[in-house]
Amino acid sequence: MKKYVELSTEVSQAMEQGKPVVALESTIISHGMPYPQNVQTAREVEQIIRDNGAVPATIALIDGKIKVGLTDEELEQFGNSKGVAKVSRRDLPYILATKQLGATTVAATMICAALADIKIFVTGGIGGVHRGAETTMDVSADLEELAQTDVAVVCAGAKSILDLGLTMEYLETKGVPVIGYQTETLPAFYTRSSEFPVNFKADDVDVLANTLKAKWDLNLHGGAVIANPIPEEHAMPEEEIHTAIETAVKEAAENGISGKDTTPFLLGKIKEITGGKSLDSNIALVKNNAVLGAKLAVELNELN
Ligand code: PSU
Ligand code: MN
Repeated sequence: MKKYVELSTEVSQAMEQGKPVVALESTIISHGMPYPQNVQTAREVEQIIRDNGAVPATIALIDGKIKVGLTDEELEQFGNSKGVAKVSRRDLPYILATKQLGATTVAATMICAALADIKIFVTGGIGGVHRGAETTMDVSADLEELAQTDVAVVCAGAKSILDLGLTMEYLETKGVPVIGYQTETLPAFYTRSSEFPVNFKADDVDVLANTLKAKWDLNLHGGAVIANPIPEEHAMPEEEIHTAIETAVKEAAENGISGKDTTPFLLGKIKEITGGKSLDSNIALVKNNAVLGAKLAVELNELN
């Protein structure tokens, strides 16, 4: 394992000193946002985590290594590169072996975070059961990872490019708790709510930390979804985002988009249709998640 995992100086010092560390994914950087907003957002998110008492660890595959924590130069180079591979559980070994640049999805970031003993991971949204999955069988590997790997994912719910109802059913089957932070309904990424209730509501970070501790103390392996709604002032108008998503999903089908290309295609289309407004929302919600994730990592660290 040592052969593959490389901690940055900041992360390795934090680990030695027993400080709370928060993992961050890199698919959002390479496939979720355009350059240079991607790099700028990644930096700001890292700083927010530091400002809230934890240490950020952005995870990516570079030159045959799982980098846990990127230097400023690595982040810049990564965010500005073309043809970065999108890496989920399936892809991880090959991309390492061939020393390609790889961006970790939620699933792969959870795997790498667990290898580095990091329990809290902040992102924008998770993958899930796609609409029409009853025929395409397109279910994100993120859900299987949540079923088995002990990392909690702080996110703004899931986009309604997915079938949110089926995603909740799948998570229930796999025993993954979906906990709303100060909310009773599953946030739908760009909007604060959806028609689907979360499993549990936590009004403060303390409840989140104690729930995670109980889960892992009992060896109930797997993750948890901490669903944190986008701040009101950054949410998108319901009708506008609904129309954009419908159009994007239709175009994906018409263009025969499938497999790992589906999510990046839909994200790009939605940005195009909303004239970039969805990107502003996306950036705002990730920052909001960073605040919560850092506080949660601090709290969990104190309990352990
Ligand atoms: N959803 C988003 N933004 C993203 C992703 C999902 O709103 O950037 C990325 C994440 O990295 C997630 C991945 O893990 O897409 C899911 O891809 P797939 O559906 O192919 O598993
Ligand atoms: Mn998929």
